[in-house]
Amino acid sequence: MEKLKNLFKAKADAQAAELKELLKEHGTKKIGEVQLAQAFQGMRGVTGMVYETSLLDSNEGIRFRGFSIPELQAKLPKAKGGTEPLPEGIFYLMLTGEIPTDADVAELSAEWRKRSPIPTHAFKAIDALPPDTHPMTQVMTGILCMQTDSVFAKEYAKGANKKDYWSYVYEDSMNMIASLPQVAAYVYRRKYHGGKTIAPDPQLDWGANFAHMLGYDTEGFRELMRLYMTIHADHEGGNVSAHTSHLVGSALADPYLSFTAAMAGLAGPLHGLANQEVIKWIFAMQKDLGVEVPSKEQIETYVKKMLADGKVVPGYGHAVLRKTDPRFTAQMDFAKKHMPNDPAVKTVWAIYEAVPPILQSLGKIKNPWPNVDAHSGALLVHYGMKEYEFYTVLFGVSRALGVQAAQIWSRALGFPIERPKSVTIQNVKDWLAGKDEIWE
Ligand code: NMX
Ligand code: MLT
Repeated sequence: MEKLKNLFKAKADAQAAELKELLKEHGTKKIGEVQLAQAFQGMRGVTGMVYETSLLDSNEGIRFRGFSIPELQAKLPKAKGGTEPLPEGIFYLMLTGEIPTDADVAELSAEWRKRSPIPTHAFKAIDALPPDTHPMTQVMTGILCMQTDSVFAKEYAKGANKKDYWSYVYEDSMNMIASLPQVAAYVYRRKYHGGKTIAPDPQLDWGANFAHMLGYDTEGFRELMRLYMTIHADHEGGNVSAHTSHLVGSALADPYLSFTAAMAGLAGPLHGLANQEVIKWIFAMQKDLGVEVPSKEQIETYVKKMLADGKVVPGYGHAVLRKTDPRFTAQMDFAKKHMPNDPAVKTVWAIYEAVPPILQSLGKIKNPWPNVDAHSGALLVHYGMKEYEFYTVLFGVSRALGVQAAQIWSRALGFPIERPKSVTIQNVKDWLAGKDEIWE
């Protein structure tokens, strides 16, 4: 796959040269101001990092290298007979900025198949965990153990030239992305199917092969995996998983270390774990109400009680988005096409009618609309994957595509260690009392 690597190198060299000039001329221009409250509120709205692979508009949603999700669905290569984009395509696009051809994507599929061997100690380490360990913990263990094969770590130890860091990060990223579906499927089969693993099928694309190793061989589930792996791949740089990867990678921790850290962030219920929380909540609501598809009125009463009990409605709200997440809409469209009468799907749609006005009425929630996690579980349930603790792993396998493409860019552009300034509350008080400077 030297072609992709060479294409990236040419693009990155040109970008680095342009960036040098841009910063020489405009480096002192201000791109924003930080208010005191923002330092206490998760740095919301503070622009402080550069992340190349995607950009989020609070009203329109995510664009990958300028392309919206519907545009990607139209433009990216598909599997033979399929209608959903192949995830290989989104990785190629994020890395190079170019829409790949069918041949480019086929080459990348073949390359990932070639790169997928996994060290046996990674499986042994997973096996040392109790089988009921959360799948995210098991998968993170596997990824961390693959770190023994890190090309970056080995080359760094030998005294690599910093100009070549990107090349080693590229190798690790490609190897890791190639291996992740097998590690994830191993955990799924171990936890839920008595350890009966399924060998990869060398004829299949990356998403379909993942579906196959999980034990789901219908064309519907393969198409779902291709769509799922594409739309969860990236959400600009400030989200917890991408930012963690960016931060940890900036210390020159290798991709296995930085991606394990990113997965740990994704495992938080306010971030990626929300996808399991949504289905867990829907199952509980169905049980509590004794109905398969609760009515809008039943949902309203149920949600009001949850809010009164101090709980969050999973799958709703967002730190940046202010409208329905286009990733939710893409999944809703998939459901309309493949499973419009499925009870879990119909429940998700009833929640979509009931919840936003309630959240809006509270007056404090900045975004009452659904995010990506509000819909994904119902699609998986339809195909029989009801083990919701596994859902965040699927999100994570996809997220590797975005954060690793971004990591390769960060090293190619020579971004330094990330180290923002923090303050203490006493500093703030002293500054307000005129006793101290504002700190820079
Ligand atoms: N249910 C109940 N309360 C909420 C919700 C919700 N879905 N969303 C926000 N709030 C509350 C929030 O807790 C805060 O309350 P308080 O002032 O009492 O602390 C208030 O509304 C204002 O929060 P926002 O500024 O609107 O949201 P913020 O940017 O802080 O948080 C989320 C964003 C996504 C963390 C938040 O909306 C949330 O907890 N949602 C539910 C969990 C979820 O779906 N997460 C997945 C996000 C997507 N992903 O995959 O990562
Ligand atoms: C994501 O996909 O990372 C989530 O929507 C969270 C975010 O963007 O903050």
